[in-house]
Amino acid sequence: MQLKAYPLYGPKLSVATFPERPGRWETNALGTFLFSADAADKKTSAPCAIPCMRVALQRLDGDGEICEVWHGSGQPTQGRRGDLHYCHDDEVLFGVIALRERTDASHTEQISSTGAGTGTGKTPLQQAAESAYRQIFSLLDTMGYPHPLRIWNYIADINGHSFGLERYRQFNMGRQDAFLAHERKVVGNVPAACALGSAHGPLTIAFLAGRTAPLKIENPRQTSAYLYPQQYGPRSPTFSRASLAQLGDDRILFISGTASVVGHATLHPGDVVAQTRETMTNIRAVLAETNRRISQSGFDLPDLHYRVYVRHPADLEQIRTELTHCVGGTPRAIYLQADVCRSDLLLEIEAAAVLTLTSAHGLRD
Ligand code: 3EB
Repeated sequence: MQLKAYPLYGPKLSVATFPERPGRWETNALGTFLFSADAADKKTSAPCAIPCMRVALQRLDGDGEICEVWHGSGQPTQGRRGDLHYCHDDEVLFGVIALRERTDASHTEQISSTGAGTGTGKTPLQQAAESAYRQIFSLLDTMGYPHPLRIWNYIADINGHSFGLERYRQFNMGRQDAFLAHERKVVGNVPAACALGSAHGPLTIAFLAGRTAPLKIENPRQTSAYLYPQQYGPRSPTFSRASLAQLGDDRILFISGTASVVGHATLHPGDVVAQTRETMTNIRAVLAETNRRISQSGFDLPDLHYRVYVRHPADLEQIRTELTHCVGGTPRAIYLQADVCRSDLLLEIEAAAVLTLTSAHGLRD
């Protein structure tokens, strides 16, 4: 079995990325991500016993598929509930949901400017997002893993417009409605996440959740996304810039999708190198803020495992060169073609790292 790279190991939770699905990957595996141009259509030969998130995103730094496997630390138990497939050990739960949008023509009116759909006026994507998140929250509450550590959202045609509103903004409305319906906060204590555009396929969401709340981290250079003004849509996106989960002696940092946004504005439209540099400055700022909160200089750019979403495949080399320069060596990174949730953003980078505690450190507010 050839490991391409990038195992992120902690005793409690680890992830490894493979160019193809490896032979012996199932021990303690909680779930997998499969990315390839045709991943959403694939009926794999052996149906996955554990949750598998298949998203139609083309890998740019090699042929074939990328498979990422998340491992827990104990005997996993898997189950299904409604449209969800989940798997958990004693400490973490991984789940996947894929929901098609309704295709009937009964929802043709425009979204009103207040954001409340008129009449029946929830769009099919808004309904799918709300339903997916309601199912997720009800599973997490029932199973006793009420705290999302990280959520990944993939939306077909994310920048497309229908019903008078960009599809990403429709998604934001449905997502936020589900948070409100489950009496969850939509400001402040919200999950780390990303939202990317896939070539096609259903709304697909994967999530990791735990029994205790992770620390939520914001970026001092950026307006918190949950406070974005109305110009970015009737409802703000519900995510935090990073979360730091503690599992045993592991501290796992999940940095949300990060882009060339400062304050709330997109910087450097049309300039992919400057956007990459600005994105890395944002990631550096999130790391600094994380280290400040844990009172130690624990996390550094070379420790991170990066997933880089590239809008235009032709930009790959420029992005890779700039990322390598910022990290100061070849980063552990995978590159995927995806659309980003503002049409002027050319890339988005997410990252994760594990720090195993050697001594107790306090947390700061
Ligand atoms: C941004 O900074 C870029 O809607 O869940 C990044 C991470 C972005 C998560 C989400 C969106 C989301 O606004 C976009």
